[in-house]
Amino acid sequence: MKAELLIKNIGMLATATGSAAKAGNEQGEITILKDAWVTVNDGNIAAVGTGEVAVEADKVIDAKGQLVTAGLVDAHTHLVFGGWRADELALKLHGVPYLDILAQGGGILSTVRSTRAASEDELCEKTAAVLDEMLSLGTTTCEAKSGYGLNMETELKQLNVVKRLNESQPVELVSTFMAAHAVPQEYKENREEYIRQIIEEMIPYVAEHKLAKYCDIFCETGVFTPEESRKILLAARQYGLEPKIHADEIDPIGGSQLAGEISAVSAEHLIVCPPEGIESMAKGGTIACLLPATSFYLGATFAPAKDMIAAGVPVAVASDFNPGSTPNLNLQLAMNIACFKYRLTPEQVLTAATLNAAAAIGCADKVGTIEVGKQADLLIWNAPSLNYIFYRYGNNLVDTVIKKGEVVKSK
Ligand code: IZC
Ligand code: ZN
Repeated sequence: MKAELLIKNIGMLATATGSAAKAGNEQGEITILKDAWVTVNDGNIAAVGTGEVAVEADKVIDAKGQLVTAGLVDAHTHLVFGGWRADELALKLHGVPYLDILAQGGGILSTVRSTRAASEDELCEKTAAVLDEMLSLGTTTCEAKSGYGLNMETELKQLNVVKRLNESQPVELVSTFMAAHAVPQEYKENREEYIRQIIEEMIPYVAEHKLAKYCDIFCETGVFTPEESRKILLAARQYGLEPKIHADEIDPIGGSQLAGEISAVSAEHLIVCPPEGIESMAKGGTIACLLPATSFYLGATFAPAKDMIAAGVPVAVASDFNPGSTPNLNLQLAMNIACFKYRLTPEQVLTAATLNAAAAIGCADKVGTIEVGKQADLLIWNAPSLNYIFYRYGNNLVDTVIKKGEVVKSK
């Protein structure tokens, strides 16, 4: 059969395999093919081989001996927001802690004011530009959290932006409802009422209108307690929104233990995750979604990624793109930091930013690996090997981006 697309002359094809997150030794056991080729039909991978190509194709791309991987999957972003927080830079550089800025009405609450003030069209336009940049950098699938509205109207505005963009540009988006990102200033003295609104009004509406797949919460000192987190996440699950949780970012108050207890799909950050948290996540089948660029930007320590892998917890790596704790959308940079600061191997990090990331957002059956039947989301790198993309850093090493079999970016 004639293929629609053939990518030939691939110097190294590097991919994780399977449709479920990989943990332990398996996280680093990837497939490497030399002198490889891939064919595509109907947007899906039709065949993968090495050596002589026997298949004819309508369109042929010469990979010129370079590296090909699956498209990157960014499993944790706060994608849609108004404004930026560059005015907080001086405070940060003077060592004012992240949670102090938030307690003073800045941080997340400053972005809430800007997001409430922005129109849906403005947010769409701004976010489309962000996604275009992400795509150039190799991100072909991306999670997007709400959480800068903190009221029904603006949370829905953010979720609508994701819905619209999912239909109008190539990066596939997975939506997470996160009204439990902070307690809004108007409910500072009445947090129970805000929690009631999330549980009784927002979650049912978001679920009914299929505006999100997951529900996330910021379980942190001064934000939401583990008890509140349990209550909100279990309520969300009843409506079909599976739980995710921002845990142990700044203080280890029990978020990772809770994640495992309720078998959350993923726990995010985990910078100060204690051994009990790792054990709980291993038992509960929770994926650790680690955000190394955030540790870098906050001047914090780094999550115990190796301990997690050793304990059988699958590790994903994501950008955490957001206007405060890491205004960086480059997942390649987060992968570099993961390699150097977590001391993970390039193979473990590749799995973390493709297959395990896809599993963390429920799409490992169709993206995250280069295998027959999976979606043809592929990157041709300006690099001869997997090691090279970790050895070099700081510039964009992605040459060509293919989404569902179509070339969507090419240098
Ligand atoms: O806007 O600061 N940690 N949420 C939890 C964030 C960082 C995003 C922000
Ligand atoms: Zn986050």
